[in-house]
Amino acid sequence: MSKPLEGIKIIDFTHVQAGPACTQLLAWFGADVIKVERPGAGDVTRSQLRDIPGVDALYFTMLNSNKRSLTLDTKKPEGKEILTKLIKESDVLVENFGPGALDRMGFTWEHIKELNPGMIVASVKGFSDGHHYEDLKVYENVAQCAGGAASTTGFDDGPPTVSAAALGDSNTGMHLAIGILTALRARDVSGKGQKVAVSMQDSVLNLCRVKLRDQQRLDRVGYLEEYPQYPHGSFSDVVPRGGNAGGGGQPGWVLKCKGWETDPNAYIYFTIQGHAWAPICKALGKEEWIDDPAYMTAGARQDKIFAIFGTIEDWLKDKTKFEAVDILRKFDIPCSPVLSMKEIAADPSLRASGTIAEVDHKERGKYLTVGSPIKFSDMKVEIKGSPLLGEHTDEVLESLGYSSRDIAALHEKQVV
Ligand code: CAO
Repeated sequence: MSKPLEGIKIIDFTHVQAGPACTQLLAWFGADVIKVERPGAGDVTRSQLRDIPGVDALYFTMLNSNKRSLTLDTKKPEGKEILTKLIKESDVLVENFGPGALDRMGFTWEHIKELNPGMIVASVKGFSDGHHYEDLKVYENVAQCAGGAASTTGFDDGPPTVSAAALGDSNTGMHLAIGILTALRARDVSGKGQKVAVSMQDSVLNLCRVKLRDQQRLDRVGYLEEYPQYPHGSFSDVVPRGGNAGGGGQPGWVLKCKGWETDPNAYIYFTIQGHAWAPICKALGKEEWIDDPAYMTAGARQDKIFAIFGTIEDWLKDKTKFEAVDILRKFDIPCSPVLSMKEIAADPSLRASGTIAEVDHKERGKYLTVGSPIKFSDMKVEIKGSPLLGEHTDEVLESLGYSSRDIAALHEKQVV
């Protein structure tokens, strides 16, 4: 089956997580992604957090599937020559080096545009061009702090907290992928490439827009009724950390289930959707609350919302999180067990949909990875193992017209 991005050639100058997550997605959808890595070392994640000595770490294998690997020292003249040839015949160059690194290498946007006017150059940086922090190097948690996620995550009596979700890294990569596809579509019409830039701060903020909404509401009215601080606590002039409160109009909280004393994940998330009040009361056996003026509207429930959650926890005492959800789903109540990574890894539905994929690697053997969260009716996304360092160097050089003698000389000089 042909893939929609077949025929799109991508020079993948990315490393760590933000850039590789983007190019991996494009490789899944059929692009020929050539990962360019420094000879001898490669992407730092090949050796970070290794679980098997001498074998590419899961950090690398889970972000670089379906790609080819070319080793190339782009600081040596012969390396620059090879990169120049590659640029002339590629569609996209993706990079997430520290600020200015590509320019210092001699590959400014102006130069790349001259070499190939159809080229799309896509970059991830910590902060956007012209930002007063544009010179900073940035990792995940730095971005979460700069993008508003950390100040609004956690509990009121604790410090700013980062999320386990890669809001700065993989999320920025997904934004970049959308930018690249948009630029490819624009090129179909105009024939011209362009520069696409995404900053990690901006991408985190894009996911935190409801918190900017809340800042403006707070400025106007002085309180936020869906936060646990309302109505019994107090607000300052900044959006507080809301704990596990629901972010929209539906109050919700993480509630204890049977076994919470020993199992750190014996919890469910429970949502009190306004129009589901009657089913909630029926599920809990509290039919008397349905028409009680002290409970029947969201406004009436607000000042005793934690007492209501307490009643629900009472009901949950003798039910596991799975038993509870099996009951609540019959009443159409939005809820979920809090799933551990162990449970997710074994989840038969996630296996069946390909969201958790078992992949083969030449040296590691089988391992689990997260497959495409995007499903298509006309394409099955196949996840292949990640390449070994330099696995495709010779075949890429041959395709650029280098003879086997030239290739041997390039190896000898450690250009590749
Ligand atoms: N051949 C020769 N040189 C190479 C090369 C190659 N194939 N690939 C990279 N290099 C060089 C770069 O040219 C750069 O050289 P100079 O600094 O001398 O110009 C050098 O390697 C280091 O690059 P770097 O600044 O990207 O690497 P770092 O480890 O110091 O920083 C990071 C890492 C992630 C903090 C930085 O790249 C960054 O801020 N990137 C942008 C934001 C980002 O994507 N962060 C997410 C990372 S995922 O958590």
